[in-house]
Amino acid sequence: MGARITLARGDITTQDVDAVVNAANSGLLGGGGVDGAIHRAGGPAILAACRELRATTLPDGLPTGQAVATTGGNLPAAHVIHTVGPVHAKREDRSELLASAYRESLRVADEIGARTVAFPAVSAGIYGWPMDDAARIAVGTVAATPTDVEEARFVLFGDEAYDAFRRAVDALD
Ligand code: AR6
Repeated sequence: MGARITLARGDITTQDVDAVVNAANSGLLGGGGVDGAIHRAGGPAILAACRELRATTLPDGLPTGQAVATTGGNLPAAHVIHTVGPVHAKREDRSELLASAYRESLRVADEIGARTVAFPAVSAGIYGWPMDDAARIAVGTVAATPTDVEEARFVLFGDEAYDAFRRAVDALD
């Protein structure tokens, strides 16, 4: 069974869910965009957990398309699932890596027993992925991935993102 997909406008860091997905980078030590917002709102426990991963299981960082969980620190969510989307490239189709970021995030969500998961529009900010295509891949992949997650909530910043995800959900049925 796939997760029920819902859409929300606003800030992912305030969502009352079991896990929030972070659009991180391979270094896992913070950044701008949604990554910066999650670390700011969640506090230093998240960075400490990321440093611990770098010191142990992920010395070279988290490869693109993969995912790993840490504490949610001070967030309402108990867990953050960090994933790394691909940088958009005009001359190379990296869609499969973007799909993998969503699939792997759901796999990790299942591992930690998360039933409600909030996702941002991975790669659609600093990494430059065109929003309509990012939304199509995000929604299509989550809809097609078997999981115990009951609700996959896309939390979108702004009308452009929200409208793109709305169209992608409408195109499913
Ligand atoms: N809540 C929901 N969505 C947000 C929030 C928020 N608080 N803040 C930004 N967005 P981005 P990427 C939206 O750039 O493209 C970081 O430096 C944003 O408007 O956060 O995967 C990392 O460390 C956009 O639609 O992620 C990496 O180096 C979407 O979230 C790099 O950026 C994703 O934008 C990853 O870039």
